[in-house]
Amino acid sequence: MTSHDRAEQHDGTPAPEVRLERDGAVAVITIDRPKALNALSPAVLDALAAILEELATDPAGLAGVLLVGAGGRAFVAGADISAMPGLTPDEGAQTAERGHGVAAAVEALPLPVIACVDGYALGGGLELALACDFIYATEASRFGQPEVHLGLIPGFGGTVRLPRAVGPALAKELIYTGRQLGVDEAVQAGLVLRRFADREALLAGARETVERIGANAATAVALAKRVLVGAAGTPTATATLLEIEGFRDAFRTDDMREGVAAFLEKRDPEFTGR
Ligand code: DAK
Repeated sequence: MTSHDRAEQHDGTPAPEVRLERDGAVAVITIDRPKALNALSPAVLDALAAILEELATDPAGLAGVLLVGAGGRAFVAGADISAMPGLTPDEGAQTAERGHGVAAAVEALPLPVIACVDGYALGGGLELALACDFIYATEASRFGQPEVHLGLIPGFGGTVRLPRAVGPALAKELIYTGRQLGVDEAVQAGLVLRRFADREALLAGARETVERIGANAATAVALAKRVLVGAAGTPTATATLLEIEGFRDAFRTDDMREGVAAFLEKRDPEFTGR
């Protein structure tokens, strides 16, 4: 037995390390491995991938997703360091592919995903948060890419998404030094969109945002996400083409016809998500 062994459920079976709960229009994904500060083991990455696939297959009725870490000390304190010794270079690359696959699945999900950070978001944890649409955080949160302390570099997209979020100079400083940002600096840098006093306020604020999103056409929100994610880092001409394609696709939806008709008829729209 190690201190990282999984908690048990009432029937004695191990509790899942990643859970999905649907509550009205809000889906909550909880990474629940608090004894290891929710570190991303291969099993956690696989469970996250499976849950994201489930949501992508059946997003109906949902307006957004909250991604949270259990235990009140960490969102995610990185990739699981205990799984690293003994990895061959090829196995290391497979780990990176697994992590990139999860980040890509978050970005491909046709629902906004809010990273709800309460505590440490380090290494792979910050990279996972960066793949979300935006980050809300409590005052107690800390952010960093400490891989250089371990002789590693960010492996789940940090060299790509962190410079986009905070600019190349700060990203380089953070990645080269491994230093942590508190929430003040993270907000100032544009990494954290909103700060909250505590976890309860964080989750309530994130739910409120998802509910606001849910008043709109789900088709339009999904198309906007597709275009925003697809356009990130691409030249203006490419990004513009993606937007035109998205705009064309909006004209294929019932929601667009309903939204425009409702405006012209001075009534509230009744969107169907089709
Ligand atoms: N992995 C595994 N266990 C972790 C962990 C992690 N990342 N972070 C914390 N833990 C465990 C600790 O070992 C400890 O376990 P026990 O000793 O109780 O069994 C428990 O969580 C509580 O941690 P501490 O006792 O250290 O708690 P403190 O409050 O003293 O410190 C801390 C909290 C977050 C400052 C500290 O735990 C810490 O520095 N953790 C490591 C943070 C870190 O370096 N994270 C980045 C990991 S590197 C790759 C692709 C991607 C990546 C790697 C490889 N490949 C392509 C192969 C990404 C790498 C990373 O994310």
